[in-house]
Amino acid sequence: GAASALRTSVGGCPIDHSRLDPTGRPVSPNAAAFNPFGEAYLQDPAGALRWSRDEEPVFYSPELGYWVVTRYEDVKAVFRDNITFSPSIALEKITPFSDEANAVLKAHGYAMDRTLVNEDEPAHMLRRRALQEPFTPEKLAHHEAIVRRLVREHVDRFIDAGRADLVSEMLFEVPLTVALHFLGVPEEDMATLRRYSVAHTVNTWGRPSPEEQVAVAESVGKFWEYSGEVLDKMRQDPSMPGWMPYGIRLQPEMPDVITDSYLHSMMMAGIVAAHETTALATTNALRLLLENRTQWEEICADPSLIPAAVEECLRFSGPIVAWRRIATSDTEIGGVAIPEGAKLLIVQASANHDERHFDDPDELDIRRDNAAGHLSFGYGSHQCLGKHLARMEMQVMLQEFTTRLPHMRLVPDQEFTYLPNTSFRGPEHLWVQWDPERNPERTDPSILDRRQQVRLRGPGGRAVARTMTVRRIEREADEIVRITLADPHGRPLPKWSPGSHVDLEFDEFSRQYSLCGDPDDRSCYQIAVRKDGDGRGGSRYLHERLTVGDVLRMRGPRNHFRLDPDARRYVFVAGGIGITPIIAMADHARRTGHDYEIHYCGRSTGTMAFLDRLVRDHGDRLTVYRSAEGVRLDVDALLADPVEGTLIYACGPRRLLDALDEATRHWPEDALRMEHFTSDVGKLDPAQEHAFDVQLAESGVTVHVPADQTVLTALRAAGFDVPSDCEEGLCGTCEVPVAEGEVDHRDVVLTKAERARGDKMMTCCSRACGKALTLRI
Ligand code: FMN
Repeated sequence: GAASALRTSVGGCPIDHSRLDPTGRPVSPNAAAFNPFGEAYLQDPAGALRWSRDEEPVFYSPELGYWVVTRYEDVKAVFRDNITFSPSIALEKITPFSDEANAVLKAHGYAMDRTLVNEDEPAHMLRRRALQEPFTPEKLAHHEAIVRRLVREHVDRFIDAGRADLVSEMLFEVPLTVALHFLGVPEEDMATLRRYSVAHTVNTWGRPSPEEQVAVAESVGKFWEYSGEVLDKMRQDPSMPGWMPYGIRLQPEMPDVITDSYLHSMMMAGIVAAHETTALATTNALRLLLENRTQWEEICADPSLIPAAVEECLRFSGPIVAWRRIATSDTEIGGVAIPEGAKLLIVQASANHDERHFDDPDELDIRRDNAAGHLSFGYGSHQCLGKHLARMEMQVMLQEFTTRLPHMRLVPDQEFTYLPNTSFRGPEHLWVQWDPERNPERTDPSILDRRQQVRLRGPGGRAVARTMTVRRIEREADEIVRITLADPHGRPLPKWSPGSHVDLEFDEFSRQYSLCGDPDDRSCYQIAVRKDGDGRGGSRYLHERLTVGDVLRMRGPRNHFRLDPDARRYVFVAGGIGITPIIAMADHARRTGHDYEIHYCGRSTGTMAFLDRLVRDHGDRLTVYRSAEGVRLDVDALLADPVEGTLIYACGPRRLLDALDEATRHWPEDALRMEHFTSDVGKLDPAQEHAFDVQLAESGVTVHVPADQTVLTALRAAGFDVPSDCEEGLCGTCEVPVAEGEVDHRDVVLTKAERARGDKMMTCCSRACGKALTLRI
């Protein structure tokens, strides 16, 4: 491979250059062994890179000649900055072809050039804006009926057979037909188009041998010619429906933006992009859900879970596992120096299994709170244009399968094979079997008339709630109860990370409570609730009305108060009931052997939760301050000298947190991490506010926010479904990504650095500083 070629080229030089990266640092053995065309990566790309996420999250692969990026935050940061990290190499051949193969491509006039996916600014945004209209949810709505009809027809063909390879029977053909329809391309010989698509994947992301290269070049060349012919035919009558004729019609208005080369390249890339991804995604999703039978049965019983299941499957096993960028200047990623011209392989499959972002990442959980934060559609200004179409197709296919074939199972002991390449992943076959006698429609044909809804804007909050039973209610301290919650069927609950909270739903409202038990105990969750006599009634309800055996709806766990595992030392500060997330963090620090200390402030022994447990488990790490005894924490003295590598985690009353904020002004930015239980966002005072506009970049809509409305209210009024919980800027549920404009942040969730970055906002309380904001929704 490339490594040995490099070794021979340096001849007699005593240094093994294949073991140095381009900046002259030695390459680790794991990095040298990394092979994205090998079985381990193909079968489980996230697992094959676990060592990297843990030990070397950015590494140079001599085999590939690329830098590989594997952690969630780093992959997202690369996607976010498309100027420093240019997408121009996204469609370049990852394996250079032989002269002979290149000659074949040339003979076919092959000239694939810029499409949206590999284009730099400012050309890219101009084109994307000009061409995105047909992708808005409104414009896509009418495709749903076509998708459903196609799915039905295909399922009809094999529903009585009892056995099928879903890939060859429908999972390729349905998305391909939809793609052609969307593009406005006449339906052609499907088998040929599928062969062309596979050739395109191998041409761009594979490692074909010199002999294979010639065959691949032949198919790709024909695909190119075919795309040109379709385009020529379309030009004769561009009044037809579809995205390509739409582009042709726009061409006279903007000839510099929509060029001939663009149309030809896009025709070919579009046919692939629009179907192969959806086909692979659906295949992966069905396999995963059938392997996690309980969750399959849950979505069969409650189809409203399907949108959430789709997101979790896209996270767990997305169709695009890695993408490419090139550094346009010397820069750094996650602290690693990256030279100008460095090629990057950013591995979304690895990012989507990064435990620094997703708790218990290798567990499928269709109710995972932050599943929709996956990077399978990319992120930032190049995010998948067709994601709404993909979501819709996946949801319709799952709706039809769960309705008509809920009893199907994977054929046991089948081996799943994958096309060797860095980026497109899904099993080549998916064999399922079932007993046709038990097809539900045989006894109840009316199931086919059931109307099912598709959700294009991500799963809603209520849809992912779990039902929980109250197992125990115990007194923890004066006015504080400890409540133990469990799954009603005794099923294991998701693992969680310290700092997580859950949302308990009451009739009309919900309340957040931090988890304070053992994160590894999957049989139950523990919360501790302080009764707020003057509050809004949530805590009073839990104290006075809740009884053992009651059933509650719960969302989460969700974590906006994460422990940074790379800190050298933690200082934990808790005031009153703020001990709940802190005790879980302290337990964790002890288990992982971190250096830490706990400062716990309260009124008196009787009012302080978990004192015995803290004394028992944390002994001399713990200092207790009881105000009734006149002992108070002196935060200025405690934090007088900043210590490199020390992080302060604090939770408690506003006064304590404000004092800590004040006392750490001379500390490094973000050394203080806080969680607030209450806020004083209060009621919106229209006299103090100004109106502004929010532009929705992906939907192409502008929403006006009057002085007396929140962004959340205005978005909902315009038909956009943004989930929310506390609506006080505390819980982080209503976060949306921001593309442009200065945000007047009023929440207490975002850290200073996150505010400064300005790429997200809480819509329940934050507003625009100026006249307009652009959001990525
Ligand atoms: N209150 C508690 O008593 N215990 C907790 O562990 C707790 N954790 C919270 C975590 C978060 C992230 C937030 C935003 C709030 C938390 N609260 C906690 C406060 C409660 O959500 C709620 O505001 C409080 O019980 C008062 O509700 P009430 O006014 O309806 O009585």
